[in-house]
Amino acid sequence: MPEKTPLKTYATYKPEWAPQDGGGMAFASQVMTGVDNPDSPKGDQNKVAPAVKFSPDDYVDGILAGNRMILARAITMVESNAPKHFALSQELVQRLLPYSGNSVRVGITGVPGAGKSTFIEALGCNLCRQGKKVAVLAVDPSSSLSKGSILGDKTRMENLAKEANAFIRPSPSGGTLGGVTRKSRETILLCEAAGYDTILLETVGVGQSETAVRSMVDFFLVLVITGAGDDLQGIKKGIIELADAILVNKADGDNQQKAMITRADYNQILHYLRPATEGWITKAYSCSSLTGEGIEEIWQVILLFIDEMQKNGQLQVKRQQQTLAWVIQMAEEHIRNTISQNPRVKAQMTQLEQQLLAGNSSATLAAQSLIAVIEEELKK
Ligand SMILES: Nc1nc2c(ncn2[C@@H]2O[C@H](COP(=O)(O)OP(=O)(O)OP(=O)(O)O)[C@@H](O)[C@H]2O)c(=O)[nH]1
Ligand SMILES: [Mg+2]
Repeated sequence: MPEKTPLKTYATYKPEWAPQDGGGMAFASQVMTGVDNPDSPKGDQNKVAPAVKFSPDDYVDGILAGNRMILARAITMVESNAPKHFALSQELVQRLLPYSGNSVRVGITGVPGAGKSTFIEALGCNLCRQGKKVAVLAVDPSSSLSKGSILGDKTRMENLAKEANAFIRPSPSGGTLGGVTRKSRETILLCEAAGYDTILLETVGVGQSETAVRSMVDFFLVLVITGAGDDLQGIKKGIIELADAILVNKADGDNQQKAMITRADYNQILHYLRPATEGWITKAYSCSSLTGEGIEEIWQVILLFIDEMQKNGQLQVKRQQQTLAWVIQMAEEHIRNTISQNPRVKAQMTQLEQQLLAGNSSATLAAQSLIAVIEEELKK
């Protein structure tokens, strides 16, 4: 048997991958004394490293100082479904609220493959080079079903991830659309408190996630591509109506000409639709996230929008309305959950279901008897 190298426990020990001339403590590692794992049947033979615990003050100070590691840990807390994390995350959100709000919040949607992630990477890198601090968040409630973040896995935004001024966070998993919405909103606040002045939210072009993202951003951008013959390429009219700008992506190479035609088509459609934001005319633009052409132009459109909305007071009104709608939504969700989990209401539901199936009750009478039980329970 080869002789065992003695375990080095002193603080200046350098791992073998450290460069020869790597400066002093920068590459030193420290072996810490473990603590007993109470769950281990072997007692103290199974030591586990003590987790570094941060106090609420540590979190607040760390986030305000722009510490990305502490920000990431705070977001994990916000995303956790555990009650003890909920209490701490709420304290953090409350304390950091006064430092939030100083950002441009942009939502980006589009059919899968439209190039949302590539666009965000191109725009994000551009902004970082201009000295902006960019946070990229993904909102994908469907990922909770597949137990993984669809948006996070496919495109890793490798160039943007290398930027010191960028912070990328995949979609929180688990829970309802309401749950994901709360987590994303609170994550936005934390990022703003950490000094991020541009928040880019990517969402998938399916389901209700667009409406959810629309309700938490200032500017909503819909990415489209030139279709194979079909004019609206599966993008529902409802989504176009939410847009503050339509952006025809992949306007490069052989596709450039077609992209211009698609852009003109959208401008024609938009002409007949009510704009998503009062006082702003939604138009179609084009860009290539690969070559970077048109990226700065769309950013200038977003800045113009923010500038105009700030001047006419709409931005503040919009954010206030969004917060109010959020409060109502959370309260409604709580009421709905409380009612549907109530044992008497549940029992009554089962009974009514049977009566309805057997044709022994009308829908109105069934609803009335259910409401009567709910009202009795609410009085308790
Ligand atoms: N030619 C060209 N290709 C692009 C452009 N933007 C994105 N792509 C390509 O389109 C494909 C899909 O891009 P993504 O950025 O992953 O698209 P996405 O909308 O984020 O897709 P999902 O996250 O799956 O919804 C990739 O192969 C990109 O390289 C562009 O401007 N021009
Ligand atoms: Mg993507």
